[in-house]
Amino acid sequence: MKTVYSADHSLRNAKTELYGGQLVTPFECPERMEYVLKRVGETGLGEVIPPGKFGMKHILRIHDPGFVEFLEHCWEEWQEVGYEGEAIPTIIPARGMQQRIPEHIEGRLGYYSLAMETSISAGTWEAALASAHVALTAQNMVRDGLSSSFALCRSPGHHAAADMFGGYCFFNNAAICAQAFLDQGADRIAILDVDFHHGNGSQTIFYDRQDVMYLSLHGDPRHAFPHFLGYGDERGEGPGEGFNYNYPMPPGTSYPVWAEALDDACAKIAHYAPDALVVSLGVDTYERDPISFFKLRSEDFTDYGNRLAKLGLPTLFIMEGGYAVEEIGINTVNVLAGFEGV
Ligand code: B3N
Ligand code: ZN
Repeated sequence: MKTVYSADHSLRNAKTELYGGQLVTPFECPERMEYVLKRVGETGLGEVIPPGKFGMKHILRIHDPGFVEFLEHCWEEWQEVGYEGEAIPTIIPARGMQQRIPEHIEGRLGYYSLAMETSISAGTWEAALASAHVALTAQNMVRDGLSSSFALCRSPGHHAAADMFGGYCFFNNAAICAQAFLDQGADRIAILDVDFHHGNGSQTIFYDRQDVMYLSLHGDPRHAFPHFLGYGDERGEGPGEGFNYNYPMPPGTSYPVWAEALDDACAKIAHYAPDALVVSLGVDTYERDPISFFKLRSEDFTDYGNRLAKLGLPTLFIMEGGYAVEEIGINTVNVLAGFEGV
């Protein structure tokens, strides 16, 4: 399987994340990519290729132009008003408040945020853009006939909504690729999200549509980020009703339970018969992940890669989360090798 990768991810090297009332070193760090890339090489998974150029066309099919403009200029505007730390929102348009877009960067930052942990700093825009282009390059490879490809994306994407960033995500790479498949002639695309966290952005973007089915296995939002979406009764709305499936699972969930949910999701995908499958591949389901609470072991990742292959669909893997840095490469490549049956 070919991997698409850009060293530009390292341009995002934020120093602060708001966690537990403190500013800590971000869990979502550049080293994550080095470990995955190293493992891709060690295992001989396949060629590693750089991204192509795609401009903004596909991104703007999913994201609001005002949001994109905000992301591009946030850091310079933040500095212009004299702030010295990284850009972290302090106020968001909560219940009962106006949903207008303010002029001051503090207000615009809050307007376009869905959470407070993810700071914006130098290089964030460049890395997020490169990440979307990595995803689109891998998507093009599947569109052109490869049976699978791996987009080694950083920043991740599945929390990003049409006009909100957060949860370490800026552009929703999976959604951008699903839409690109459709725009290039596909009738139906399934997004299977196996990251520990619910992909609130992906769900919201396609919630009223039946041309993209979204299925997610994740930590119960009563106990895990993003807390306000990802419940089992969210089934889609309007024409999209019946095309959204959530599998929230409790703290301590181990592989047999998780795999049962996966098999159920795979049966629904098989019945939907999409033209291609996009896998939001987060490996923060791992038993030693520092911010999650599932108990998958490294060999479980190989097993579920194998189960995904049984769908027999053109498959685009897109990197999302995973913070047990030393094992992220092993677990990620185990899924891909399991998929290839090696
Ligand atoms: O959820 C957290 C969080 C939980 C536990 C932590 N420990 C025990 C150190 C630390 C952080 N933070 C909120 C931001 C989470 C963003 C998740 C990004 C992701 O992987 N999405 O798929
Ligand atoms: Zn995650």
